[in-house]
Amino acid sequence: MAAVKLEILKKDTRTKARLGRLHTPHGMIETPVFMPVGTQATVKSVSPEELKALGANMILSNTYHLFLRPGHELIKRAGGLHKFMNWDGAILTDSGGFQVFSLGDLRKITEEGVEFRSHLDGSKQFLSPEKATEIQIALGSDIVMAFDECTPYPANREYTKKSAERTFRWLKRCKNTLPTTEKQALFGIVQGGMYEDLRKQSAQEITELDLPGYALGGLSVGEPKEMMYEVLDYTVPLLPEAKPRYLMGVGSPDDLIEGVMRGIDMFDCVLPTRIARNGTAMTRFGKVVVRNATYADDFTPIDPTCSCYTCQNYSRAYIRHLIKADEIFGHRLMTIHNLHFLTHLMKEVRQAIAEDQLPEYRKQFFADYGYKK
Ligand code: PRF
Ligand code: ZN
Repeated sequence: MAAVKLEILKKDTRTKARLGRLHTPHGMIETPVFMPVGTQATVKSVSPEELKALGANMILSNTYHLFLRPGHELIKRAGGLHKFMNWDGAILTDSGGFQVFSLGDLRKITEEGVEFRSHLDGSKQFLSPEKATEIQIALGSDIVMAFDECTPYPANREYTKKSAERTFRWLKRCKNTLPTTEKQALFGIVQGGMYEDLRKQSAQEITELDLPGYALGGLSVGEPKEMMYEVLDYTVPLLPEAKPRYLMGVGSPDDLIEGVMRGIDMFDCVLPTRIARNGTAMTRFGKVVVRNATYADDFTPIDPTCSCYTCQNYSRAYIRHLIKADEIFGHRLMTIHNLHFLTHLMKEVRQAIAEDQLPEYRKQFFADYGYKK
């Protein structure tokens, strides 16, 4: 039995959206779901209790960072990542493929793996499909991501094809390192850039391995939004209906809704937590740059319709002051609001699917948010 299984409760009739329950060794996750990012074994500035309170049950963490510091062996000795960070919800770990490839000139790719220099001390390091998988086994995450190359954008067809084929060979090595177990599920990652035939080839090869879940990588890497939606339009239908589908590194409100309508079940992104810390709030009426002088004397909440801890208790003026003074509590209040906003957006999306109202919900959301569509 695989560690992770998707129970589909309902398929939308007018879109490709699905309503489901993802069963994991650390609880049931209602899907579609947004996973907050906890790169270094913490979702920056918020506690596990606060995460639970704002509605998050599943988070993402990173192989690359935890491997370099404090090291996966140490986390294993602590009893695994869940115990180490006191998070009893589900954890998905990304493989390091994306982080290592973002290092630019600091890395060298071969068939064997990727040699790179640590962003911490410049030391020479090496990650391979086997190594990235072993690290994630030591971390004990519920979902282990395959070691892939996130093909940059733009990239020519020849490079993209070579890269996607190597990613597939790497996936087979990941699968040999982590066969299906009751504790950890390996997800494969579809690459192939913006080329329809290459996406098709990648999806076909990868799904033949009969994995517990599939991700779409190499998207939201600088291409126009419409291009990403097009890739989703032709790629998602090639993935098996019964398995969870994860769109990696995507988390703007419009992309979440568009992704769900195209059949995506899981998302993650640093966006809500990152922009929180520099003073930008996501609200249903669009972004509010709390840092702006306009809010100096504004004693209303970030979003008067929001039920989060921050909006129930604090004003824009106060939060603006904290952010300008670079106070930790400002980061915390903003992060709590932004994560609450996205987890609740997904809750509303799930409800809209349940009530056969998803296209109507989308239309209303985009009108409120100020999208011209
Ligand atoms: N691969 C991996 N992680 C990722 C991506 C990818 O392609 C992306 C692309 N948006 C984000 N995170 N392993
Ligand atoms: Zn709020």
